[in-house]
Amino acid sequence: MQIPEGEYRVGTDDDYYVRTNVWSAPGCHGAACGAILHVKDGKLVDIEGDESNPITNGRLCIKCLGIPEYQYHPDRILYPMKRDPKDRGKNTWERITWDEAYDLIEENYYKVREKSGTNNAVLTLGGTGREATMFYPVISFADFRSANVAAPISGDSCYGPRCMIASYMFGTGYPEVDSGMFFNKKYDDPRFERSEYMIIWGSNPLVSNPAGYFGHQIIDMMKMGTKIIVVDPQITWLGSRAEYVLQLRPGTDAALALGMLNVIINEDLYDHDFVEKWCYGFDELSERVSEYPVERVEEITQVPAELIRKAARAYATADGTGRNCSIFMGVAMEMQVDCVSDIQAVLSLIAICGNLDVPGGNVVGPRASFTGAWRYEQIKWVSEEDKKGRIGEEREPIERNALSNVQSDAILPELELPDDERTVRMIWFNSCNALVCMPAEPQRWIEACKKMDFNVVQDLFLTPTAMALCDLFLPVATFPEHDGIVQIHYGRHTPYLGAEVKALDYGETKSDLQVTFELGKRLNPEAWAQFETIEDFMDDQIAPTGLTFDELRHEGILSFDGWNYKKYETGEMRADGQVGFDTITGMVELYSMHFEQWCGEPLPKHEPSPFSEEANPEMAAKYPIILTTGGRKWTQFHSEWHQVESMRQIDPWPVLTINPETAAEYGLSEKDWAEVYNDTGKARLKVHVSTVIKPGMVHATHGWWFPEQDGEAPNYFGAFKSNINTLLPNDSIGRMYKGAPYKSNLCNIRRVRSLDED
Ligand SMILES: Nc1nc2c(c(=O)[nH]1)N[C@H]1C(S)=C(S)[C@@H](COP(=O)(O)OP(=O)(O)OC[C@H]3O[C@@H](n4cnc5c(=O)[nH]c(N)nc54)[C@H](O)[C@@H]3O)O[C@H]1N2
Ligand SMILES: Nc1nc2c(c(=O)[nH]1)N[C@H]1C(S)=C(S)[C@@H](COP(=O)(O)OP(=O)(O)OC[C@H]3O[C@@H](n4cnc5c(=O)[nH]c(N)nc54)[C@H](O)[C@@H]3O)O[C@H]1N2
Ligand SMILES: [Mo]
Repeated sequence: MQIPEGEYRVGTDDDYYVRTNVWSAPGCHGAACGAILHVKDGKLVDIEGDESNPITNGRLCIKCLGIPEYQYHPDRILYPMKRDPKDRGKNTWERITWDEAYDLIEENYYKVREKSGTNNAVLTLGGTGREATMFYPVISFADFRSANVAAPISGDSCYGPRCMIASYMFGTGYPEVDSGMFFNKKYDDPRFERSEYMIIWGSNPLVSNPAGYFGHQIIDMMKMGTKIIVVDPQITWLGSRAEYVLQLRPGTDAALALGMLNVIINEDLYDHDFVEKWCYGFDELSERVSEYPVERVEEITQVPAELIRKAARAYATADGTGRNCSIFMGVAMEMQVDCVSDIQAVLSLIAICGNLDVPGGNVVGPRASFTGAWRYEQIKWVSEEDKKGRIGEEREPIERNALSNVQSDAILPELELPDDERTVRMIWFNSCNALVCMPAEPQRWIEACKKMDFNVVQDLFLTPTAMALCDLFLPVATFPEHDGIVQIHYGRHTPYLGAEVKALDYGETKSDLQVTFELGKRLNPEAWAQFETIEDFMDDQIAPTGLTFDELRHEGILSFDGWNYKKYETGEMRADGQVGFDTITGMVELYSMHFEQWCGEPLPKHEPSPFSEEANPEMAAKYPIILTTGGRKWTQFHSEWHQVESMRQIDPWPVLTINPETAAEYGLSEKDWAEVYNDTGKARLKVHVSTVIKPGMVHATHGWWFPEQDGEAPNYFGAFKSNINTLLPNDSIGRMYKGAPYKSNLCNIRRVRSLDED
C-alpha cells in the first residue's frame, strides 16, 4: 500500500490505512521505521513497511510486524490500576480512573516531599530507546522538580560514555559511520562516498539497530563494495561475511585498539596533515602506544599479531583506494570496567587516520538538534539546593558534564538507608523493568525499593517490577494509539524528524508525553503554561522546521540537508564560529587534560578488568569462565516481548552459548540446563553449543522473566530464575564512574536438571 504524498490516511471510516513512523511503545531503538497500518472496524489488522520512508524504504523487523499480536495481547494492561502498598507482590489490583490515579500521585507526592523536606524525595527511573527517554527526565525535572533521575544501568554504560568521551576529545556529539544520513538524497548525493572498510566493534547492528542507527544501511554499503572487519568474541552474521574477524578475549578492546595504533604509528600509516593541524597530544599518545607492540597485544587479547597488523593496515590505508574507512562502535565497548580507555583508543584511531568528518568516515552532525537537549534543560525547574542534594552529588563534576542523570551506582546505597536517613521515598518507574533488566544486583534492588512509601509504574504489561513493587499502574499507549515526534539521533544529532501518527483508540492508555504533560499541569503548571494541548507542545518542539505537527503528519518524515564534511575547516563545529574543534585547545584532544584532572589519566591504556585472571587470579581460580551477556535478539527488546507467542516460539528460553571444547570440559550438551554462578549471584539458562564463540567463555542472554508463570511473591514471574544481572556487583565501575562489567565478568557453570530442579 502506498499513501499519496501529502496525505497520511486513506480509505473509509471503517477500513483505512495510516502512514506512520515508529518509535514507541513497545520499546525499540527507533530508526523512524516507516510503517503503514491497516485498521478495519476499529481494529489494527495489519502492518507493512512504507516504501516511501527514506531510511527504511519498506523494510521492517519482526517486532514491528508482530505489533497486532502485541497490541491485543490478553495480558496487556488497558486501564489505570491501584493496589494497597501492603499488598505488594499480590494480585489485588483494582481498576481506577485517570483522575483518581493523578489524585493518588499528587497526594503521595506531597506526603513524601513533606517527610523528606525536598522534592528529591521522588526518584524517577527510566529505560532506553523509545519515546519515553524524551520524557522521563522531564517528569522528574519539570513535574516533580526533583534532581533525582536516572536510567539505572551500572556504570551508566549505555551510549552516555561514548557521547561524553567524544564530546571531550572532539567537542562534538558521537561520530557515527557515514551512511549518507545528513543528505536528502542519501547515497545518491554526489558528496557521499561509501567506506572502503568498516570496522564493526563490539556491536551486532543488523539485529540491534543501536541508538537509532538503521543497521541495514551496512548491507546497502556492503552491496556498494564496503568491506567489513569485525571485532567480537563471537562470529556474528556480519563476521561470517567479513574480511577479518578479530575474535578477542572479552574486555580487552582497549589493548587491541592500542596495538592497532602501534602498527599505524610505527609503520607511518597515519594522516600527517590531519595530525599536525588538528590533533593535540600526538607525541604523548605515540609514547603510550609504544608500550603495546602487537606481540604483547596478542597475549592480552588472544588475537594473532599478524591479524592485528592486517586489520590496522587495512583501516589506515583503505588498501590505497584513496577512500576513507569507518568504525561502528557498540555497547560492548562501554560494558567494560575501563570503558573510557576502549572508547578513547578507538576515537584516537579514527582521528589519527584522518577519518573524522570525511566522506565514508565517521561523521558528526550539524550543531542544531531538537528536543534531545530540551529534556535535560528542564533541570531549570529544580532548585539549586535540590541540585546539590541529589544522589551521588559527590561524584561531580564529571556527571553533570555528561548527562543530567544521577550516577546510577550511587542510587542503591541511598535506597538502602534507614528511613530516617533516606531522602528518596517514592519511585516512579517509567519504561524501566528494573528487577530483570537494567541494574546490577537486582536481588538488592527489590529489597531496597520495597522500603519506599509509594511506587508508580508506567508500562504496558504487569512486569515483575510492577508486581513486586508498585502501588499504581499507569497503562501506556502503543505507537498505533498515539501521536508523537520521532527524533532520530545519529550520534546525538537529528538528521530526520518523523511524525508518529495515531491510527486508533484502544483501552484507556496514554502516551508518555500525555502523562508528563497532564501531571505537569497539576504539579508544576508554570512549566506547561504556554501549552493548552499536547499538540501545542509538539508544534513548539518542531517550530525550528517551520512546520506545525499537523503539517509534519502530512509530510510523514523530514530529512535535513545543508550539511558539509570537514566542518572543522569552516567554523561550523565551534559555538564561536572559529575554525577547529569545540575543545579547550581547538583541536582533537588525543591527550585529555579534563581526564587527567578528573582521574589522573589523560590517555588510553590497558587496565586489566578487576574481573579477569590478570587482576584477580583468586577469583579466576574459583570462576574460570569469562562471562559476556546480553547480545541482542531479533525477537526481544531487553525484557520485552516474552509474552508474545510468535516471538517465544523463536526464542523460547534464555540461552547460554558455549564452545564445544568448553562444553565438553564441563559435561554440557545442547539443550541441557546450566547454572551460571559466581559469588554475587546465579542464573539458569539452556545450553547452546556452537563454534561461533571462543573457548573459555560463555555468552548469556539477558532480561529474562516468564510471563506465563505465577506473578505473585515470591516467584514474581520467575524474575530471579534466569536473571544474569544477579551475577553483577553494583558499583564495580571504571574511571570517572563510567563502564561496568556486563560484557566481561567471571563465572563458573554446572549442569542442572531444569529451570527449577538441581
Ligand atoms: N532486538 C533488539 N535490538 C536492540 C536491543 C534489544 O534488546 N533487542 N537493545 C538496544 C540497546 S539499549 C542497545 S544499547 C543496543 C546494543 O546493541 P549492540 O551495540 O549491537 O550490542 P550487543 O548486541 O549487546 O552486542 C554486540 C556484540 O558484542 C559482542 N561482545 C561481547 N563482549 C564483547 C567484548 O568484550 N568486546 C567486543 N568487542 N565485543 C563483545 C557480542 O558477542 C555481540 O555480538 O541494541 C539496541 N537494539
Ligand atoms: N546483562 C545485561 N543486562 C543488560 C544489557 C546487557 O547487554 N547485558 N543491556 C543493557 C542496556 S544497554 C540497556 S539500555 C538496558 C535496557 O533496559 P530497559 O530499557 O529497562 O529494558 P526494557 O525491558 O526494554 O524496558 C523496560 C520496560 O519498558 C516498557 N516499555 C516499552 N515501551 C514503552 C514506552 O513507550 N513507554 C513506557 N513508559 N514504557 C515502555 C516495557 O514494557 C518494559 O517493561 O538493559 C541493560 N541490561
Ligand atoms: Mo542500551
